[in-house]
Amino acid sequence: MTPSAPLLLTRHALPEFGTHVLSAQWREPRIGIVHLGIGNFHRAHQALYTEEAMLAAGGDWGICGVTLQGDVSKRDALMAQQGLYGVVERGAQGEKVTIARALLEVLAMPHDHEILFARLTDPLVKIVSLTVTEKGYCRDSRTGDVDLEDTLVAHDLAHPETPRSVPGILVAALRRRRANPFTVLSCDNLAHNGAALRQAVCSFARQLDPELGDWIAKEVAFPSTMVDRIVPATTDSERESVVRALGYRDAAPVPCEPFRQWVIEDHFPAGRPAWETAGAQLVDDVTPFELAKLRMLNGTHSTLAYLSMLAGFETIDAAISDPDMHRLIYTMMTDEIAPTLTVPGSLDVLAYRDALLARYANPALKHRCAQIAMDGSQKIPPRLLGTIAARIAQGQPFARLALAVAAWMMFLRGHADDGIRFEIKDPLASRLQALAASAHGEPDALLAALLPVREIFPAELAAHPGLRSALHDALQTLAKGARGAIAAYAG
Ligand code: CS2
Repeated sequence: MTPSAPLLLTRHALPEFGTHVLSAQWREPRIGIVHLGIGNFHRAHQALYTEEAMLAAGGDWGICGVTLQGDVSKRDALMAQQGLYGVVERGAQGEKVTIARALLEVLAMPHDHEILFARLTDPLVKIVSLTVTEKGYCRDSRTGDVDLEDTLVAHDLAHPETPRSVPGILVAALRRRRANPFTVLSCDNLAHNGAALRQAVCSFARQLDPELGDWIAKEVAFPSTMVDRIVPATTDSERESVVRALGYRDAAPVPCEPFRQWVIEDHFPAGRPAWETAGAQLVDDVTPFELAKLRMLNGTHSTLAYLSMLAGFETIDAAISDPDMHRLIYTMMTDEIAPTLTVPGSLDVLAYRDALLARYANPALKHRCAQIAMDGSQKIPPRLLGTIAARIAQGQPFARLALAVAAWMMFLRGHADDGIRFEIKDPLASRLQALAASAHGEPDALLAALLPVREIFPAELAAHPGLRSALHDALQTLAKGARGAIAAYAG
């Protein structure tokens, strides 16, 4: 006889989960948060902080998660297990599986438009939070306003009642919440993410109704946050972990590292969960934390990703265990990134560097470089170019930062040094690939093709002779092979 297949996770079975839930006590809350972008990151980060805050201090902060890409299979998988899923934390101490309970409902846009707007107009919903990645903001990177050429934005301006874009959805909802607006909480890796979202949303609203735009700018809170946890994509290995730990089947578990951090600007006029009870830092100004994380973590993550795509390291732990790569990233953080940061007294930047290197070395996480390499056109400016501009302003060298940007340029050719081809996933993929291909591997031609892309390189920076020559040197070294370049720049 074949053993019967394990049952799917359900809320009735919660009492059986023992130490695999945060606490045996649990009262089903009502929905108080709508989260746009219900990817792995949110489910391993904010959703857990929120569950812990409810366990410690109560409140109706159940989460309605929304996938914006019409991903009905994700919605259906999570709804079939009543919003439950396993968080599989992997570190040096082994593996810990926790069943998360704060997610109560999952919607897929545009299919669930009516239910979404019922939630967004429900006065019990006090926060709309987002992890939609950089491109979800539909910003014109040159001005910070909403990008009027974006197809979703154009659709939403023509059909404001059935929006598809993030600014369109928020404006349609806020227009109906003038008596009691919700707080909008960006949790993406953008500098000044609250202010960046406010500008995109208000500029969209002004296109429809200037007075509405002014009201949003004045009355709606957009606190900034710094979020941090390394959360790779799901593989079968996490599904197996949940069955092993609980004997239940989970179609949508999330892997993550043990570390997590959340720094939040404390500006929630409509109220918020007691996230501080779960270890979140509520502060007046998030900027120094955001910049430290974006430049130290995300900047070196992207550096590791592009160099690894060329050199053939598949995961971050494999890349950082190469002694030259380790030295390169260590020196880049110490000599080129840390001196650009003004850090709060509570942050020891060199200890932060060491902690990051240890996190990257986590062998259990298997964070794929290809995942981090996605969307370079959106990630390069906040992660690397701001740091380069700061170095230029200080009159200091930035060879390793330039190497990272050069590695991204070489990556756009779509193949590793050994000739193995990979796909470029980026909103500007076809244009960037065509530009990179037109250069036929010539450093000067590559720079001439890519530096004028204004969505990425601001004119003043692109014209800086120091940047051009550092990129040129890096491209020439990379052309002889990324492994050699990593050794040459390790310092
Ligand atoms: C990564 C981030 O995928 C990426 O681009 O750099 O998602 C990173 O893992 C998180 O920001 C860590 O908090």
